[in-house]
Amino acid sequence: MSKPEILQMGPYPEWDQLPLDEAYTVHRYFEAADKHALLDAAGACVRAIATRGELGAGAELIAACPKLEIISIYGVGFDAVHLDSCRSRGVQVTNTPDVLTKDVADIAIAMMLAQWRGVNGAERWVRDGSSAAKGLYPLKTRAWGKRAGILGLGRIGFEVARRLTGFDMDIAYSDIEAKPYAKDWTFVADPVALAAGSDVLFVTLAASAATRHIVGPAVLDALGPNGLLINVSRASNIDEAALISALASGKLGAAALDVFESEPNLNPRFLELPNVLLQPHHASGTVETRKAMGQLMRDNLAAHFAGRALPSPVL
Ligand code: 8YV
Repeated sequence: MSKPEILQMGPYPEWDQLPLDEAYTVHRYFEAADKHALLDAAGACVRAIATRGELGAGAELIAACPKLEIISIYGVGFDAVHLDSCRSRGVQVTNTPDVLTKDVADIAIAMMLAQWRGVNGAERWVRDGSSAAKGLYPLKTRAWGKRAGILGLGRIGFEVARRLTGFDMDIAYSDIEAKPYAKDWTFVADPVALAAGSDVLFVTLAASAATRHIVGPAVLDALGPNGLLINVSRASNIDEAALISALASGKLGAAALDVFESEPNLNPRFLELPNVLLQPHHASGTVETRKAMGQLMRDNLAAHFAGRALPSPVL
């Protein structure tokens, strides 16, 4: 029997690539020098798209695959997939929730500690000889006991908040509504009010058209010159131009970012700012979690082609 044809949008580790190549005829979109030629040649036969959270599949790509049945995302975010096209065509969409939640929460905490305690600068201080030549490293900011705001108390926001309880913090959150599972934490409906009452603001919102630039000048001003902004969600949740100017002017104290508007490239102005910690969109990037994500991405494809229920459907 011939293998189903799939379109692969980005690279995967070998432990996913080998089984994918075994089970499917794989067209590697990311390797094609001429993407249009690839779609002209293979689009008509493609029954599945395997993508990644940040790469997705736009309306044009979906339209170029008339026999498309399923899009399997390696990632929890599905903002980069054109869901309306999928709905209207009856294309199924799956993602990889849960398996990455705790890793993303871990790195959010690491970013907070790195910024407040100056971990990266302290390492440079030792390596460049400043420790021996200049003596004590400049004093930094205490983390425990501070006020934390969580913008978006979904799976990842919940795990961030749970970790912060170990730091004796006052925890508040914004979401569409108060969450029954967050009794010990304060619900603040308005993100500006949340920021005004926070020393650190974690952005852990699923991105959508409705949340675009939810962190804009008003939230940044409210967080203020001593505030720290941490984004492990999507760049679109933040008005990046406003963030850069708030960091440059000192209206916002500091930021730590795992995602950028034009990633993997980033606005070069970020590189000039000493008060921002830059990370390469690797919040889910542990061997254990990436293996689990790959397995779930492949399990969804396998279930679809075997006619079984999908393990983690979005649509
Ligand atoms: C990426 C992500 O999928 O979960 C998401 O939505 O963006 C990430 O986990 C990961 O970087 C692999 O590309």
